[in-house]
Amino acid sequence: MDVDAVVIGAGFAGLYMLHELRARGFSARVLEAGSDVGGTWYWNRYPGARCDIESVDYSYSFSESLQQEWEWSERYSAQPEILRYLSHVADRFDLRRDITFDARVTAAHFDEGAACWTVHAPGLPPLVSRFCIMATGCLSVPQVPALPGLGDFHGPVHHTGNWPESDVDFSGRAVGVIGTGSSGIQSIPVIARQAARLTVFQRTPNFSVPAFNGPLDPDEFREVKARYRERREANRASSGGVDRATNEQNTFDVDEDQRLHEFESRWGRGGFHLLGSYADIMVDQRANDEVAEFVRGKIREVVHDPATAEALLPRGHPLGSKRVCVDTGYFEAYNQDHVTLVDLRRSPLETITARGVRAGGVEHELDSLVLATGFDAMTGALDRIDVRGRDGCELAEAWSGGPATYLGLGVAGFPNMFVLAGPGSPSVLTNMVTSIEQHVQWTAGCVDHLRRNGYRSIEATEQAQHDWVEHVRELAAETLFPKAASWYLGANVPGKQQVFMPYVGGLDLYEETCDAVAANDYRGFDLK
Ligand code: N01
Repeated sequence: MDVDAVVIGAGFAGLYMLHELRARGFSARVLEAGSDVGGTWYWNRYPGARCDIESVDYSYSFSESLQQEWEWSERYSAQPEILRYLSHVADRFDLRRDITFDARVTAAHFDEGAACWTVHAPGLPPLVSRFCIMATGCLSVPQVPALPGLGDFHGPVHHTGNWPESDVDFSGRAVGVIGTGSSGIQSIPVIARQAARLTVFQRTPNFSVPAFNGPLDPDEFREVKARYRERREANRASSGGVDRATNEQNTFDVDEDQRLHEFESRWGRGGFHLLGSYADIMVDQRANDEVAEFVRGKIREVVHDPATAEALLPRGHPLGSKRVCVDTGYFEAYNQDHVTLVDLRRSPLETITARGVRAGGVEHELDSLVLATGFDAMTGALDRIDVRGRDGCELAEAWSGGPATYLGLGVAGFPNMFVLAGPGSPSVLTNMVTSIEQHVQWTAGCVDHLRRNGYRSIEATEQAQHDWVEHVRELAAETLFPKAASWYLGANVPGKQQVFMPYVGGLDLYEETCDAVAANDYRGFDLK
């Protein structure tokens, strides 16, 4: 055995997992495909990339001194600052000595006789460990659509999720952006400031709310730090991993004036606060229509050209059923003469040409192309590793009908493997960092329990996994989430089995369930 645990990935999850394992006296090695720490914040260097949860919450809580000493400069930090933070964490806790960079894991195989994993990365000797912990991220495999002619384009093509480290200069250039999810919506206003011309190719308009980002007020930040522990506890005890003081009332418990007042005041606070307006927004279509119409009204107010405004209005999916975007000047960007919106529903994208993009019979000439086309989410990274469990069973095969997990943490047939913040857990529906901390702590506690009690392996039972998958599906079916063709469902990847992947029950309830499982001698897992 080379180490007790191999951790795959050195983003928020992998870094903390390493720290927590070490703290409990386990040896571990992290294998990271990138050349440095950061995970999603290492790869997503596109202009405008920043978090959509306030930084004082989108950060680790596990170390009081870390959270006291770190200074965030803005309410919603930009990618370079978050990357600096993760780099600081790696140095401060001396994590780098147990991380191998430029190590893209291609295979992980379980040996039942020895109850251990052998993990392969090209150019490195295989690593043998008792546990294999997947910290591979939910949004780490860029999805490049099969656009005809893409290879013929004469200029540079960049995907937001795999942005070059060197500066990309759009000054004086005609730039095209395909995609208007969070990545597109964040990058468009920033690219518009540089480019001579910007053409946005939009297939589905999205709901976006302003961040009202700005420098963090030092007094406010001091106040946060003075009560950080309580704030973090409230986040952890909330359904979304960040305490937004969700209104307990339902939308139609109040009259229209009161409703509008509530929407306005939450809108004014910026970011996801609007989502906490009423308790029934994600379960009652009529309630959702109210808040959706409020947002459409805001878009109409901002965008001067009525035809452009109309094309930007999100319709056909409930607000929140696709991740709501948090922007800085997105809709305002369309008021500039050099920014053009191409509505692909009216003018379908026909082909990429050598000179640009042809849509609806018109060729839009471009010098550079940006693909803000999303990710093979939640399962993409794991599907790309040849993971084999007991009896050589392959994970990609086991998940061909959609990912099946117990609690999102364990997979039947794959003993001693843990998945952090993946499918079947609240993860992407919450503040990821809070969810990651919960998963890391549970996993470390579990591994500790095995050692203390002399167990060599742990594996989710088929029955427990079946029941959990059903439970996750039933909960989702009671909400409006499955009504959109979203990446939560895998709908953005042609041929991917469409299953609603995250657990919608909330982090608070989820953590209670995980803790009850642990307290009952890991009910639903086989311990050997
Ligand atoms: O990806 P997306 P993303 N032709 O899948 C379009 C997180 N994130 O990278 O909707 C034309 O949301 C596609 O159109 P449609 C966050 O959780 C967070 O933006 O399929 N268009 C859509 O408009 C987010 O949800 C932050 O019709 C095509 C876009 O590309 C998740 O990452 C920042 C197309 C893809 O949108 C993913 O966001 C960034 C085609 N063939 C990301 N194929 C923060 O703020 C795809 N599209 C922290």
